[in-house]
Amino acid sequence: MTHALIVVDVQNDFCPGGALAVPGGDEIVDHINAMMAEFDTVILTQDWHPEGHSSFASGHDGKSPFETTDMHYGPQVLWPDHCVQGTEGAEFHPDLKTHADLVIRKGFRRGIDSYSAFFENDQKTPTGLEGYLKSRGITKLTLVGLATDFCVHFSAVDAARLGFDVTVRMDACRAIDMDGSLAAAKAAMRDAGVALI
Ligand code: VGL
Ligand code: ZN
Repeated sequence: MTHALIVVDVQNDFCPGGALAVPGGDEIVDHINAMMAEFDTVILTQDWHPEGHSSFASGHDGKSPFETTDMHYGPQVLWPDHCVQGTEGAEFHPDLKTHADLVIRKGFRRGIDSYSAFFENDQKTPTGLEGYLKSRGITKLTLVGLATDFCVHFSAVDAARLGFDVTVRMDACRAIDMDGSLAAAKAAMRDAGVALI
């Protein structure tokens, strides 16, 4: 069985001092670095938005960050501007080991957000990661990173739905946790058959 580690969005903007800082986001970096040696394949994901991305509250009149709006593909939380392509905020945390097999960027289409590493938020536009993993014979995935309740959650649920054997190492994740989103994410991951350890 080929087992891959997927390191989700360990980027400056999701760490303390960043535009969309996840509490304790930087605390998991050393732990993730140490885990990398246990896996056949390491994949990093990188949130990678163009300026003026539709998930940014700054482009929606009268809306503030962390409010929700209706997009053509359903409800979407609006965020502070973050992970803009080519900015320091979009870079990986400087201590993260980046000698990965693959870096998959997501959220690069202006009109659609992408929490999951597998599908954009319309839940049907593929990123290509499924094909990469399956064509390399990878059947087992462990997910770590930021944020537990958004990108880790949606990536884990999609991976389970696609037939992968999925584990989330909660000790190597940190959450945004707004309006009960962490509890809801844990329940959704468990319902999808994801192992939370
Ligand atoms: C994320 C909100 C917006 C994440 C990305 O990585 O969890 N959350 N963009
Ligand atoms: Zn984003």
